[in-house]
Formats: sequence, C-alpha cells, structure tokens
Amino acid sequence: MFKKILIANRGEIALRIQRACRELGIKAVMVYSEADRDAKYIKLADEAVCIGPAQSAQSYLNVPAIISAAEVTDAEAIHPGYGFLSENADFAERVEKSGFQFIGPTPESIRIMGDKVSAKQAMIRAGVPCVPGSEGELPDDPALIRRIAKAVGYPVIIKAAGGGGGRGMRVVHTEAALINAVAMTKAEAGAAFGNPAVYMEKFLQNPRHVEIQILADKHKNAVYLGERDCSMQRRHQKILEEAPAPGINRKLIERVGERCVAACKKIGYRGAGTFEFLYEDGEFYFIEMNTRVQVEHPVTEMVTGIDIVRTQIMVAAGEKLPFTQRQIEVRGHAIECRINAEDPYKFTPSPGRVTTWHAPGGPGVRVDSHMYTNYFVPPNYDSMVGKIIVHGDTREQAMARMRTALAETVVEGINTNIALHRELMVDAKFMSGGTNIHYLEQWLDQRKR
Ligand code: MV4
Repeated sequence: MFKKILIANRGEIALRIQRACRELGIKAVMVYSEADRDAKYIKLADEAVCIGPAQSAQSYLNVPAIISAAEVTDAEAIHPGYGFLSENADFAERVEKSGFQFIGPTPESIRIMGDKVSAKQAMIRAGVPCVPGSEGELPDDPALIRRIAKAVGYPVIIKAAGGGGGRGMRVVHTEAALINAVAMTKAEAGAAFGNPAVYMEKFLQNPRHVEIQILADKHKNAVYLGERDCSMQRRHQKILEEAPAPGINRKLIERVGERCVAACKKIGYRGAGTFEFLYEDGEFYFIEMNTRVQVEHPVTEMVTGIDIVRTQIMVAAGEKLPFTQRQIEVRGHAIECRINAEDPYKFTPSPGRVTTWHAPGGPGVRVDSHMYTNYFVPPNYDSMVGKIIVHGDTREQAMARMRTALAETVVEGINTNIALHRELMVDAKFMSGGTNIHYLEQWLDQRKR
C-alpha cells in the first residue's frame, strides 16, 4: 500500500479523499491555491503545498506545479478527485511518466472515453446497449448525412465527439434544418474542443438519467455497484441524486450492469467508473462514460456499504477487489442533496463568509462538506459547498430523513439552494418517483410565477 498520496483537488472531495487516506494509514499531501490557504481541511492534512494563485488555470490545473509538489513531498500516488485534471489523459500520462501512480484508469482508457465516438464504438463492441444513430463520426457528404438521419428517424441530435456533459449538442427536428445544424455543431466543436468530429443519435424526448457505478482492479476483476438516478438537474448541473432508481426492474439493472462489467474487462478498465445511460420506455441507452469518482458517489456507498474512494486507492496500489459481485447487495434507499452557494432563484454564485454552519445529524445522515462557521467561500470555483446524504430502509424513509436533515441545517452569511431542496422533498411528483430530466426545469419555471 502507498505511504503517501497527493490530493490534486479542493473542497469537499479533497477532504473526502483525505479521510480515506487516514483510514488506510496513508499520509495525505494537500495542494492548495492562495484562495484556499486558510481552509480547515488544508490544516488537517499531513502536509500542504501552495501551487499558485486563485485562478484554477494557475493552480488546480497547473500540471508542472502539481507534479513538483508530489516530487518535493515524496508522494507515491496522485488522486485527482473530480473536475479539474481528473479526466485529462495527458495529465494521467505525465503523472505516470514522472514515476507516480495515477489513482484512476490508464491514460488510454481516459482518452477512449473522452472521445465520445470512440467510447460509443467500444461499448457497441462490448455489447452495451447504445442510442441508435450514426456508426461513428458523420461523413461530410450531405446526401449521406440525410440518409443516416432518415434511417435513424427524426428528431435526431448532433453531438460533438469532443463534447460531453451537455456541451456541443444540437437537436434537429426536420430534414430542412439538418445540414446547417451539422455545420454549426462542427464549427462550434472545432473551436471549443479542437476536434470538429460529430456524430448523430436518435433524440430521446423524455428520458431519465440513470448511471451505473463500476469498480475494477488490475487483475481483470470488475463489479457493478447498482445504479443512481440523476434526472433532477438544471442546465446539466445535477442537484439531487438517489439510489436505487425508482421503479426500474431489478433484473434489467442486473443485465445492463453485467454488460458494463463485461465492457470493463474487455477494455482493461481499472479504478472507479460510471456508465451514463438514458432510460426511456423500459430501455437503457448508453451515452457516455465518466472515468473519475463522481460527486454523487456517496449514495452508492450508502446503499452498498462499499467505500468507493478507499477501493480506488487499493486497486491503484495493485490490490485485488476485496469483494465479488455476489457479495454486493443494494440495501434500502439513499438520497443526496447538493448544497450550492448560489442565489435561490437566479442561481448566480453567492460566495462570501459563512457566518453560521450547523450540520444535520442522526441515524442514516451523512454530511460531506469542507464548510465550517467562518469559512469563506471563494468566488473562483464551483459553487458546491457540501452534500447532505441520507439512507433509509425505503425511499419514503429516506425522504423523511432528508426533510428532517434539511430542517436542521443552518447556513447563514451566504445564499444557498437549501430552500429549494426543502420544497422538492415535499413535491408530490418527486415524492412519487421516476421524474425525467426535464422535470426540475419545468418545476422551476412554474415556481417563478
Ligand atoms: C441525449 C438526450 C436525448 N437524446 N441524447 C445531455 C448531457 C449529455 N451527457 C447527454 N445529454 C443528452 N443526450 C439523446 N440521444 C438528452 C440529453 C440531455 C440530458 C441528459 C442527461 C441529463 C440531463 C439532460 C438534459 C438535457 C438533455
């Protein structure tokens, strides 16, 4: 096992990884920007190294500074967390070439999944169900593009190979709009991602976003840890996640989960990963794979009892997965509410001094946050300041626990979305379960009036 790990991230996930290190008896080195200098989780670390000014480009995205910090502190491995450099194949490669273990998949796996066309081709070959569409990148010939769209059936969606997470896509409803839409998406993709390649899919009108968590080791073992429903989102930002996904046939999840595991084995995937699916009319359709630990990993930890971050570290160190698929059981129900420092109606960031932070507690309540009374939320980063996660025997009990937890929670000095979560936890449609990816935005539109 490693003796020392460098954590190349900030905020709640940096603290989460630090906790996993401590439990494993591993020393944790934190890197921080000038804006995060005074944060308590930095003081809790065994060692801390300043890697630059507040702007991410000069600190949390500063590859030479991070590698140097690992060198001067004698760390053996680097955990990238989520966001920042976590899905940057070049970074993973630089880490390994510098003699450190990257805690995540191989640079090659990251590269394949980063290109959404190659990701989809890998999944088709591995037998993972995908959205019907073009076989790979769209050709240049307009007549051919029209023929593909006709075969797929309108509406179609044009997506950039270099995009993902909602960036670089365009819905097309008619043949008249097709060629121009392809040209526009290609131009934007070339400018935004340095790769003008696009592909086409059937546009699903009312899907849910359901994702499957996997873990794999370096010895060809892989398991799936059930699914998460992440349909409650606004502008591609998830605000609440739950596990299991309400109302989906367990046998179907098992079949899709087994396909994901087979795909991992086929491509030699290792570490934690998430297969993102759209779920509509009782069918799963793969869209993208995330090659990092995700914000919402705690709901899976709560229903399976498996520590995903700990396991990431163990498999990076070369250990075998400490459980088999048969030993993994999904028990009860978990819900996560993301707490964002933002205006509750306009959603603009609300950085500043937290004058009061009172965290909830009690049975089945978990809080992942780096916040404390007097913490200053810097204006330079994502507005998420923490997560409240609850577990219950049933979805109803989990919702009741979340209502209690949200009622106990106090954040003063900054604006947050806690009131929004309180409203959602008593919303009849949310409470009945299974709302689709458009529900929250429609709900917010109505609420404004
Ligand atoms: C789609 C889709 C409908 N049909 N693909 C948006 C994020 C990116 N991961 C994929 N996205 C979508 N792909 C097809 N063929 C609808 C979306 C989509 C979406 C997906 C998941 C969660 C929220 C979403 C919000 C708008 C659109």
